[in-house]
Amino acid sequence: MIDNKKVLFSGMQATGNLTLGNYLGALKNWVTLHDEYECFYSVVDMHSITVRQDPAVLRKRARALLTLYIAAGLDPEKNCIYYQSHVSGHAELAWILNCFTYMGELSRMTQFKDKAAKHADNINAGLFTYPVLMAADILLYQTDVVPVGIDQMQHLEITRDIAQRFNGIYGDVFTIPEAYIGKTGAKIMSLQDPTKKMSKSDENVNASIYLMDDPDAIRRKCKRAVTDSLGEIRYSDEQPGVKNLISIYSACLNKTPEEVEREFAGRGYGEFKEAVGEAVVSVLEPLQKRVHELEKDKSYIDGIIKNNAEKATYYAQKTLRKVQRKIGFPDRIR
Ligand code: ATP
Ligand code: LTN
Repeated sequence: MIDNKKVLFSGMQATGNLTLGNYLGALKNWVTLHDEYECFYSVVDMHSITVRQDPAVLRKRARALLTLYIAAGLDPEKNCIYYQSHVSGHAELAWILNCFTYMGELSRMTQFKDKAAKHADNINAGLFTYPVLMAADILLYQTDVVPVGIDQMQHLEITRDIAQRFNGIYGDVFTIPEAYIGKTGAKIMSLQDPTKKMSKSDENVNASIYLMDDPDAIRRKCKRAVTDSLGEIRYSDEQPGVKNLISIYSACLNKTPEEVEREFAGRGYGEFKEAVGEAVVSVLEPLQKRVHELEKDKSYIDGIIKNNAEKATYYAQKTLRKVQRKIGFPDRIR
C-alpha cells in the first residue's frame, strides 16, 4: 500500500511498434486507474536486451514508448512512468531472487522455449532468467495487482511462487501480487487472420495497425482486412473478421457491438470497412498529434524521466533494504 492505495505495476517492452491492440486492450483502459491504485508503468529496457538490439534503435524506441504512454493519457504526475534501467534496484533484487529460483521452473517457461527456438544463435542466460527480472520488477514495489495478457500469466505465477518461497523463509517481506482483471478492453485480432490476436511481433505489417501508422496506411489496412462471403455485418463467432472490425469500431467510438450492428444493417462490407478506417483515424490522429507535440518539448519529457526515476527509486530502495537485511547482508555504515 502506498498512501492507502493498492499498488499496480505493469511493464512494456520497447521492442516492436505498439499496435491498436495494445492501445484498445491495455493503454486506453489504464488512464483512470490512478484514482484507485498507485500506478507504476515501466519501459522495461533491461528485458529488451535479452534479444540483441541496435543501441540507437533501442534508445529511440524506449523514449517513443514513454512518450506514447503520456500521449495516450497517462498523467505522469499521477502515474510513475519510468525506465527500468534508471532504477538499479531492479537488477539488484533480480540477482537476489535468482538465488531463490530453480533451473527446473525456469526451463518450463513457454516464452523461454519460444524465444530460444526463435533466437537459436543467442540463447543467453538473460533470456533464461527473464522471469526473475520480471518478478523483481513486480516485487520491488510491493505490488498488489499486475495487468497482464494471458501470455504473461505463467510469469506472474512464477513471481508468486518466488515471493511465497522467500516469505516462507524470511517472514512477510513481499506482497503476493495478483493478476489484474479489470474492465477488460476489447481483444483485437489480426486483420489478416482474425483467429490470431493482433500483435506487435507479427511479421505481416498488414495484420496490425500500428499506433503511428499514417491515416492512409490505416485506411488501406482496414480496407484489406480479411472478412468472409456471408455479406452480413453481424457480431458473431461465425464471422471472426467482421466481428473483429465491429470490436475495433465500437471500441474506437465507445459504442456497443449491438449499436454497430444496427447502424450497418443491410449495408455492404466496403462501406463498413471505410467507416472502420475513419473511426481508427479519428482516434489515432489526435494521439499522434500529442506524440509530436510532446516530442518537441524535450525538457518536459526529460523532467518526467528524472522525477519519476527518483520516485520509483525511493520505493524500490525501501523494499531492497528490507530484503538485504533479511538475507544477512551487512548493514551500511553511515
Ligand atoms: P508481442 O507481439 O511482443 O508479444 P503484444 O503486441 O502481444 O506483444 P504485449 O507486450 O504482450 O503485446 O502486451 C502489452 C499489453 O497489451 C498487455 O496488457 C496485453 O494484454 C495488451 N494487448 C496486446 N495485444 C492485444 C490485443 N490484440 N488486443 C487486446 N489487448 C492486447
Ligand atoms: N514480460 C512482459 C513485460 C514485463 C512486465 C513486467 C509486465 C516486464 N516486466 C512486470 C508486467 C509486470 C511482456 O513481455 N509483456
